[in-house]
Amino acid sequence: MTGLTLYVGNKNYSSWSMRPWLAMTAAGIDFQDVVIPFDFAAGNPDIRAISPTGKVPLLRHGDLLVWESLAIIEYVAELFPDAGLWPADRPARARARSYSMEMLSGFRALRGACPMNIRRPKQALSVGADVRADVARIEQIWKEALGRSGGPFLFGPFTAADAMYAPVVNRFDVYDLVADPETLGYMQQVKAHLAYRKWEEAARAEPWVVPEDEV
Ligand SMILES: N[C@@H](CCC(=O)N[C@@H](CS)C(=O)NCC(=O)O)C(=O)O
Repeated sequence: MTGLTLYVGNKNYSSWSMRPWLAMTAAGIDFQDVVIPFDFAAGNPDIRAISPTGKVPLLRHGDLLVWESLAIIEYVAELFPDAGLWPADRPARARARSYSMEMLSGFRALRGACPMNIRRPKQALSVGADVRADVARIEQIWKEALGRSGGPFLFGPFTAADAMYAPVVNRFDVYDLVADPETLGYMQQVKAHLAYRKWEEAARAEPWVVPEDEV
């Protein structure tokens, strides 16, 4: 027992929750998974009661609370240095962190226009130039990383960098935003990963519908 509890939002919609959940699950780290659904217009009071930011994901380890998806991943990577959350090679690790940070702080147009929605039937969405620019930059990142590593994931084996971009895989897919074979091939690899499939299965079983995230 690791004593780790990860609080997450609705698996259908909570892209930030998905990231540490996938990174930890793919790395084989044991943790308790607690879903706190946000289906209230003004946010969920249950989340505000436990989380300093009023947001999920949130990791509890004994008395310690860790929030922000990437901070959670970093904490867990320190706890389990041999679990392969980050690439072993230092320059690769630096690039993986740069890409991950770019995800955390950027791509606002894509995130705003195309909310993660695991259950959404695939249907093309007409998007603006700002979203297209985000899509192009992400495809460039994926190509660069896959070109260096040879795949199947951004740094060879599945790492936290793939987990950080996994919600984008869903967005590219369900809003039909990309056509490049290499991009589609990488998306297939991520969607076929056992951790992704487990998250997807749980998302499909959820009863909650959040109208604001149904685009
Ligand atoms: N930068 C934060 C973002 C966290 C976040 O925005 N979480 C959303 C769910 S995906 C949330 O808790 N929303 C509930 C609310 O805002 O009331 C992270 O990386 O963890």
